[in-house]
Order: sequence, then structure tokens, then C-alpha cells
Amino acid sequence: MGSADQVEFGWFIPTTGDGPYIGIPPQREATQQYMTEVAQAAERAGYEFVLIPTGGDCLDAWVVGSWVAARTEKLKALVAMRPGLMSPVLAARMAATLDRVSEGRVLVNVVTGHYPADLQATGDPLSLSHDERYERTREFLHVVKGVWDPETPGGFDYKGRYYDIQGGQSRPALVTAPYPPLYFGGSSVSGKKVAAELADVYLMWAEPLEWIGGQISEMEGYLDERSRETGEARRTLRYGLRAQLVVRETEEEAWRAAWSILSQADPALLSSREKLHSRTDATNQKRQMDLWNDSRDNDYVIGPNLWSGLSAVRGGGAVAFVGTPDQVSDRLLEFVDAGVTSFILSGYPHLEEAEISGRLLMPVVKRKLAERAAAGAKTQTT
Ligand code: FMN
Repeated sequence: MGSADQVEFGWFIPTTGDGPYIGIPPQREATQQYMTEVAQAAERAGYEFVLIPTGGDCLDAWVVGSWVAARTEKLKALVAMRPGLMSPVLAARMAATLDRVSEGRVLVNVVTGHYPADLQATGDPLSLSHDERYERTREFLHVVKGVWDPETPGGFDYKGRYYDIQGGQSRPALVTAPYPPLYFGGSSVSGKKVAAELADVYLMWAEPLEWIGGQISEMEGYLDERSRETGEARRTLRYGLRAQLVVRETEEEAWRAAWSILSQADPALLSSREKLHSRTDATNQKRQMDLWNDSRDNDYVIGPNLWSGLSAVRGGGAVAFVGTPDQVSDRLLEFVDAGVTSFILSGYPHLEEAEISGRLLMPVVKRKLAERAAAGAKTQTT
């Protein structure tokens, strides 16, 4: 399963603004200066990349990705392509451009879209059918890979249900070979099947260990199925986990800091079961809400050092690791054992929490991973 020397860590750029509290308007604006500070703090902390979200209330991810890459040395930008909102040829060219100007520091996140209203807000004609959206994503990724392919000098031709392209091109060629890795989130069956066919890193919002183990075996099953059905070589996938992080010297301090994030929100909002962000047809959002609902009597603790409390006020990957550096690093290693090799972490506010996690957590988790890698290498040679 997850190999210790292949584990990567990412942080997050809060392009809707942020602050110490959620459930109230952002207390800090996503200014160019703030985003620069967060990106540089993440780089200093030892994170290898930053996820830049996409959505109606976010600054545009490609513009921000380009900004972040220009102001950092090694940090990669994980930037979203959203079928329905962008043409695949334009998306391929934008990614290739960022790949070149950043000298190979772009990663691509494939975002299919959450729910009908989210798609309607972009004027997407496919706003009503969840599975058709994924079918279009499948075609979209074939086109993106096709126009990136240097072996199609005369351009790439494609005729599908959603795209009809002749001589599609993205020149000059990519710097990254064969192409920037495609990260992909979506926990529905249709999402998982498209990921099995075309993604490189399958992303999940944090859930208890057994749930994540279950999703990984399901994905491995789809990889087998695809190879059987097509007769093609079995593909492999890497697995990624997106989680919030509250790490402090003592466990007590960590839980106090975690609850403090919710301390300014309206108490009625905190306990209400009617959440705006839960009105969705996204499978992974429903799973996050089930975890929150079912852990109400347990202060939203859903596993060792794993807390669902933030789902009271925010959608998406709200589950947090809460604890000491030793505890949280042990928990992360348990997920590595389950097959996860990519962690995308963040905390409120993103600047201070990048610094704190860089000081407290990253050295510990990286030391433990290095020890494991060394032990693994020793076993192989003896
Ligand atoms: N959706 C967005 O609209 N914007 C994002 O920036 C975004 N980032 C995501 C990051 C991760 C780690 C994951 C797991 C999902 C993200 N999504 C984002 C949502 C997915 O792209 C997908 O549209 C959604 O989960 C619905 O999928 P499902 O019904 O297959 O579960």
C-alpha cells in the first residue's frame, strides 16, 4: 500500500478570505499580499504544493495559481479544471502555459461540480443530471490529454457526445512529462469510474480510517474491472486525503483551538440540521454530513483525533485531525498504511496554521516517514 518515501503534503490557499473563525464572514480578505504570505509560509513549512479551490466565491484558481508560482521557488499549484465552465482545449492550454512559466510546478484538480444550483450558477446546460456531468468529464479529460499529446503534430481529433474537435492543439509542449498529474475528487460511482479510467490521484475528503479503506478498495475494484473489460493494462492510482488540521503541543490545547474556530458562529446555525451546504447531490458531501449528524452525541468526534465539528458551518472537506504532533503524525501514518500518499491539509487561519504545522507537525511526520522508508529499505536488502 502507501509507500513512505512517496508521501506528499499540500496546503491550501484561502481565495475566499479566511480568519480565526468560521460561520461568520471572513475576517481577512484574500489580498495579493495575504495569498503570497500563505503560499510562502506553506513552502517554508515543508509543504510541496497548495490546493487552490474553484467556485463562485473564490478568486479564479488559474490566475491565483500563476501568482503563487511566481512568488515561490519550489511550491506547486494544484489548480482546478472545471468541465462545463471551461473548454477542454482552453483548459489544456492554460495548464500547459502554467506548466512552462512555472517550470513544471502545476498539478491539475478535476472538478466536476457539486449540485444542480452550483452548475446552474455557471449557466451549465447539464445542471440537472449528476451522471451526465461525469460522462462529460470523461470526454473532457480525453480531449485534454489528446491535445497535450506531442505525438499528434497535426492536432487532435475527437468526436464525442459533448465535444467535437478537429486539429485541437496545445503548443508549445508541456515541460512535465508525460503531463501534469490529474487529481480527481468525487465519491459517487460514476465519479469513481471516470477516475479509474483517467485520473492519477484519487482525492477524498477525510473520513474515519475504515471508510477511507472502503473507498480505496472500491477504487481498486474499478481498476480491476476496467482492465478486465477493456483488455488494457491495469492502471494504478495514488490516493489523496483532504483534511483540516489543528495541532498543538498538548491535546487539550488542540481541542480548545478546534472549538475556538466555531466560537463566533450563531449557536442556532451550529446545531441546525438544515444546512445550506448539505443541499446537494454530491455523494462525498452527503458522507460528510452523515458523519456530522451521527457524531452529535459524541462532540462530533468520529475517530481517534478525528473531528467532524466544522461541518456545522462549512461544506467540503471539513473533517479535522486534532491533537499533538505525535498523535496527528501517528494518525496520518495509519492512513498511509491504508493506501493514502497525498495529504492536503489546512487550518484557520491559513497563515498561522501553516507556520504552526511547519514547526510542530511536519518535522515529526517526515522523520517518522523517513524512519519507515529506511526500515523498509533495510528489510529489502537483508
Ligand atoms: N468542487 C468545487 O466546486 N470546487 C473545488 O475547488 C473542489 N475541490 C475539491 C477538492 C477535493 C479534495 C475533493 C474531494 C472534491 C472537491 N470538489 C470541488 C468537489 C468535486 O470535484 C465533485 O464535484 C463533488 O465532490 C461531487 O462529486 P460526487 O457526487 O461524485 O461525490
